[in-house]
Amino acid sequence: MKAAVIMGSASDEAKVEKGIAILKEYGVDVEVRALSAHRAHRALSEFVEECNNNGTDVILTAAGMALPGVVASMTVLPVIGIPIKGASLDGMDALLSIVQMPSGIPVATVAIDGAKNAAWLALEIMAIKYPELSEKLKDNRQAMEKACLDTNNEISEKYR
Ligand code: RP5
Repeated sequence: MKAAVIMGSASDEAKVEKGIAILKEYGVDVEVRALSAHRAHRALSEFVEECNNNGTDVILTAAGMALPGVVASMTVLPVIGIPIKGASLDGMDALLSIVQMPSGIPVATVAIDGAKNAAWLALEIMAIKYPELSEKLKDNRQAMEKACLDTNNEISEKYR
């Protein structure tokens, strides 16, 4: 299981690291880069080309601007886009510049600052190929359900 995580700037790192932690927790081999599509497009192209040829299963991309779509243009690997909220426009600029793509070049866009769900989605994509991962994800869903029901019991008891 192999994933690449590309952020547009080191300033995105704090928002992305929780997603990286989830991937690692599930035993995914993760390659992480901070490569701007605008300031370092040659190095970005070279890295995506490596991903195309080294068994990478999915690419997660995080940016305040249009990096995810640029990455998607260079690969047929699934590309997940994480819009990063910046100093202005509350992240709506990032969301729209990532989610709106020409047909044929999709970016699976998660919520603004949604790195954790990007990691869960990446795991679900990889689980199609890796049955053991699928079982682990099902176990995790059951654990979530149990935690929710336990909390529900506590709350209902508290107000009896
Ligand atoms: C985007 O511009 C980056 O992904 C980041 O979210 C934003 C600001 O980058 P810096 O100017 O802080 O490097 O490309």
